[in-house]
Amino acid sequence: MTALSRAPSILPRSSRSSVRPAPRGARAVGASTARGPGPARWQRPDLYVYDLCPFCTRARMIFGLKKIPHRLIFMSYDDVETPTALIGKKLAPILHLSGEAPMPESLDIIKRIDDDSRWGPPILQASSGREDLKLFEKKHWPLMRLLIHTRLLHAYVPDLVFRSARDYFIDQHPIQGPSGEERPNIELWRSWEPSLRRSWYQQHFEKRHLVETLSQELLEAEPLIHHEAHVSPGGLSYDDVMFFGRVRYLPLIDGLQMGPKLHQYIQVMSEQTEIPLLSRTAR
Ligand SMILES: N[C@@H](CCC(=O)N[C@@H](CS)C(=O)NCC(=O)O)C(=O)O
Repeated sequence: MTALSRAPSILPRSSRSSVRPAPRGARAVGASTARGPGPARWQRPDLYVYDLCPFCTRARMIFGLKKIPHRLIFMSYDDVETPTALIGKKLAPILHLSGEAPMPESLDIIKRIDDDSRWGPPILQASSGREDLKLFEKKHWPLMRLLIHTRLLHAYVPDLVFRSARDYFIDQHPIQGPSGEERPNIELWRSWEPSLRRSWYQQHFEKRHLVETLSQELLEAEPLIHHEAHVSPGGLSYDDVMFFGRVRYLPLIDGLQMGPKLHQYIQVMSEQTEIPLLSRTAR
């Protein structure tokens, strides 16, 4: 059975259909623009994402950079049905191009879109393989993740609107304890009372001292950023895909201080990629 035949309510693309029913649990942004009478409008690619997901941010970047009209579909984070119907498992991002099987994997999606001449010549250069960028992520992502994750639950992201989605998010993401207890493995974490897990999230949200620590650590990003519009020399590349996918979420952290280069890079990339920052929801 193909993915296409598995999900008839999601996938048929009749050129005569007027309004395609939204999959249950999915939130279509700008859905009215997809309701036009002409078949041409149905040529827009569908991109299924979570706003909270760095891999989805990666995939969204190429659409914004190339100004490609598409249907951006935010799934609820606890919606297993929609991604499973599309690709056979719960994973995002998912790209669905008209007439093709839906595909996962952020980097494959980016390449598929960037290499398609319908949307102009490729714009992204290959990854430079810079060790300093890899080291930065390895060293600082754990604290960034802790502070970002504990704040995402308070942000207005479409994938976490429902209480069930926020509970699912906590289930999926163990964190270290508020008194420095080690981050448990996922089986142990899930065996705990939901109220205890929620309280760890909440305590990290209320405690501010780690925000100061991260502010200091982020100064190490300053010498890594070559230009406000691309992190490595020579223009936009997969280095930006990887780097912005992570740092996009930093403005969520209320009180975080960033060096001028990182701050400017995040602003410029957000504008170039048309991916909003979550700073206005920082609480
Ligand atoms: N290698 C994949 C990773 C994608 C991924 O891990 N997505 C996460 C969200 S950030 C996901 O869908 N997880 C399913 C879940 O947590 O239920 C890619 O690059 O696209």
